[in-house]
Amino acid sequence: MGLNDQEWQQVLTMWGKVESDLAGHGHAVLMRLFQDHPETMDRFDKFRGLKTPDQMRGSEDMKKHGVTVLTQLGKILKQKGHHESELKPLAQTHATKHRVPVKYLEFICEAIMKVIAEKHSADFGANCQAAMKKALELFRHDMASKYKEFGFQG
Ligand code: CUS
Repeated sequence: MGLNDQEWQQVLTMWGKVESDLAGHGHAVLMRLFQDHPETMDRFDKFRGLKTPDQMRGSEDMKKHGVTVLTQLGKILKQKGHHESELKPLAQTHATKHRVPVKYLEFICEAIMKVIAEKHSADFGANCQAAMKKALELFRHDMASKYKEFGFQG
């Protein structure tokens, strides 16, 4: 489940490209998530009123939340697996407040993979994709075990 140095480097180089337009990527990820899995919108009150793709595209709340999501995930990835202190508070709020199931984390990771593949197809080759997938799996795995510590089966 761990990544080697080269894999982490691929992940973080790619993430640098994501950070060149965090808001654009974040908004695209949430658009993708809500279109592929509309049930995930229910976790956040502020998104419940958004019905059409046009409303989503125009939503400042979604843009802002996209930045929040990718900022938090970026902080975790940069720890290269030593993310206990970054992950714990995130797992706590998601287990006890937002109650976001692990399945939804899987969906959001899928959306991230798709958005990167769309926006950076030339730089997101098979090796890099595999490394990113591994990093996101590690993230979800550790979120899931923290969830259990907080009594949320996820
Ligand atoms: O916010 C946050 O933070 C999260 C993410 C991470 C990565 C953990 N989220 Cu938000 C999640 C979700 C959303 O937003 C929506 C839906 C589902 C899930």
